[in-house]
Amino acid sequence: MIERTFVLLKPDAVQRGLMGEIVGRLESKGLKPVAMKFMRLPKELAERHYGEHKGKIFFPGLIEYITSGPVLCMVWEGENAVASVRAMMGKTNPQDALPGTIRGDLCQQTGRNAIHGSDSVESARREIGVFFNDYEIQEWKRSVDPWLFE
Ligand code: IDP
Ligand code: MG
Repeated sequence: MIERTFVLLKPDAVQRGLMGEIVGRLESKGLKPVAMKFMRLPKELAERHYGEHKGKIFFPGLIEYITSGPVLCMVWEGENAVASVRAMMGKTNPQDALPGTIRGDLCQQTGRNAIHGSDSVESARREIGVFFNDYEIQEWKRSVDPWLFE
């Protein structure tokens, strides 16, 4: 099933110069970028995005971290894209994330885990709607698609 998922490269990924590495992995997988935006999250947007974690002990630190510098917000499309990107990200705690995953290969701690990816098709739809207008999402044909999709 072709799906879309929302991906956000967090301030640590930007500061550490890992945007190219991570975008490269998603591109190499054959996922198709349909939206990208480099921005600094306003506090209200950060709190809304992480609303499910409000009240948890790590919430204030999470908001401070995610608003501390620019982030790269993206939408990627592909076969089973939501679960596929979650698998590529690895577990939330980089110490539990397997080698070969983004967090397993590139990160040390849960509080600096470089990447967000939607956890369900429903959250993806909601998050894409919060971060992007329709005109910021590109429908485009890619000439290699017949070599990725039969
Ligand atoms: P996920 O990003 O793998 O979906 P969630 O449990 O939804 O993980 O947590 C959202 C984000 O909140 C994590 O990616 C991480 O940045 C932060 N976070 C979660 N738990 C902790 C913690 O115990 N300490 C610090 N930050 C945390
Ligand atoms: Mg989550």
